[in-house]
Amino acid sequence: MKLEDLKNEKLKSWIKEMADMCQPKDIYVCDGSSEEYDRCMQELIDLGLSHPLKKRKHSHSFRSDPSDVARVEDRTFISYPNEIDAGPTNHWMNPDELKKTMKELYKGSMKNRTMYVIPFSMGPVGSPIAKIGVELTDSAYVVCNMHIMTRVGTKVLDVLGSNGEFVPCLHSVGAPLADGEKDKKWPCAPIEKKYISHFPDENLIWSYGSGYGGNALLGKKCLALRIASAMARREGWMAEHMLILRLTNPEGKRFHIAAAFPSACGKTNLAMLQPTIKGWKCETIGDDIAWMKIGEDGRLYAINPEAGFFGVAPGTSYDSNPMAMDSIRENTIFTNCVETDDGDVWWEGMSEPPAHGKDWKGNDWTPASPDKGAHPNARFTAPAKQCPIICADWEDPKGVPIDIFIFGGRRASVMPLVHESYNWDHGVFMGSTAASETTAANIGSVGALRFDPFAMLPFAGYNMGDYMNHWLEMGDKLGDKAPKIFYVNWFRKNADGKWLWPGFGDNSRVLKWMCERVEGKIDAKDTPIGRMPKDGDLDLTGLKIDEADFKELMRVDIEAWKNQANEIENHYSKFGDRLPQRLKKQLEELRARLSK
Ligand code: OXD
Ligand code: MN
Repeated sequence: MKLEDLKNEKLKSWIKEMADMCQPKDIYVCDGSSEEYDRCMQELIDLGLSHPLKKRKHSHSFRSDPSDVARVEDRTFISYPNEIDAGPTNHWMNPDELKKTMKELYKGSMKNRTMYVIPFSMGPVGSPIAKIGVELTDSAYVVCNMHIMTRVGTKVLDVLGSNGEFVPCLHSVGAPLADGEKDKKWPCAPIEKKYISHFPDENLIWSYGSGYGGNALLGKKCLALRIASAMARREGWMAEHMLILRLTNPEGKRFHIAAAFPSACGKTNLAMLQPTIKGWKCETIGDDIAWMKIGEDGRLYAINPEAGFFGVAPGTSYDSNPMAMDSIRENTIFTNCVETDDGDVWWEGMSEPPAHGKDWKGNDWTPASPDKGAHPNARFTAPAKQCPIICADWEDPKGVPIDIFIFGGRRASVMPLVHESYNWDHGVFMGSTAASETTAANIGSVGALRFDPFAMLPFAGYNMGDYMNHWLEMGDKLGDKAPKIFYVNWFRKNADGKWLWPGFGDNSRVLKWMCERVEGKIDAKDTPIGRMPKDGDLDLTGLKIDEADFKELMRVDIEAWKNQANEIENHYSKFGDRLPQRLKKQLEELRARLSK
């Protein structure tokens, strides 16, 4: 489709204005067809940037620039006129100043490149919860990834019509070409020139200098979390960093669960859980983001705004996540993995290593090589519909009613396997104080707490204190229709450093307890930190777990929790008067319960 054929005048004039600034050689409007995907991929193959994989049908491997391998949080900006509106956990720049700097960078940044216009829908096309975005990009790699991760093309333009609203997303890799020049390697700009900028007051995204992941596929973290969270607050809904799954009990009753964990806590694994308890079935709806609105019946309905998985490859195996492995057998893009000599990909933790291959930097690699073969943030981009346990109705435009919210983090101590909140405010308190312990692999002292409220630290598009308040207000609206809230920790260790809980499929045992709590089938035990399973209520049938280990896994260590309360006070102090009083009260109540 040509620019002239677009019906939406606002869209047309924005594209023209951006093209005047970026000066691409031509403009191409994406139709979302598989022919278009193949054409873009072929261009990348011809340049030598994409390597077709013999062992996986219609799948390709890429190697990014070593400076462009992950989201760049230090270069990510939330730009409001007043810094306080971005809050203490976001990087802020004044919008006028940021735009001035970025306009200088964008000037001529697409020289001798095509500007692709990608109309996309986050959420099933036409769903009342979905939103339309249009990404302008000079990267064919981005076009292919967006085809998988979102719904792209003419069908979206049809819904947009002549005067529909869209989120404008401008993206340039920041590597203009000289006349006759062609890409020889992954194009991007140096780190100090990368900017991932959000202007939530205008629902606007400007990204410059990176071609990787969430920096470049602007529907994901930029639109579906940062801009959407700000929209959601204004419009009274929720945009959360949560997986969505459906659990069906042996009687056929369905429960829908949305869960938020910081990265490296097994979110994709939980989304594709294989229950070890008899008769229970798990199906996937989403693995990263949930958009939720209150339905006519007063319950909270969730959709997965994405159409694909952009998953971390290392550690994914037929042992840890067979459903993810089956999802990536074909039609998948791999980035920064090892390429094996027989035309496949490999990463640490997948299987026995190949005898020889090319590492993510393109160097010869063998198991004896000193460096890892795949980058720790190597990724797969795969269509969600390829997941063998995707819900048949995962694209239902009205979404699924959420029964249970789960928060969690990685804690070697203090946090028991599971506890339930006393009420909504207490659940919001749990989300706002979600934290992981640093390990030897992190900077800082081992065992130090890193708070990641609602797992949204890098993704909240406004002041985190206001965000906590939005959660409280949503609870007020939901009243007795609100989901129950739980906190889990799969990662507690004993004094010898041994995991106390097997995790993976056995996490279904914990989910079963939650479902039984929702149904009101069982009581729980009140403890100072929340409600916990009564003896015998957590189904451990067939699980070999030492009694002493289980006791330790469930132990509420009062002294450690008093210390935890001090850490929470410290964490809360960052938010000044934006911290809701109702959460301060929760902290006081926790302290009072601990001192009884
Ligand atoms: C992601 C992340 O890529 O949370 O999903 O970093
Ligand atoms: Mn994520």
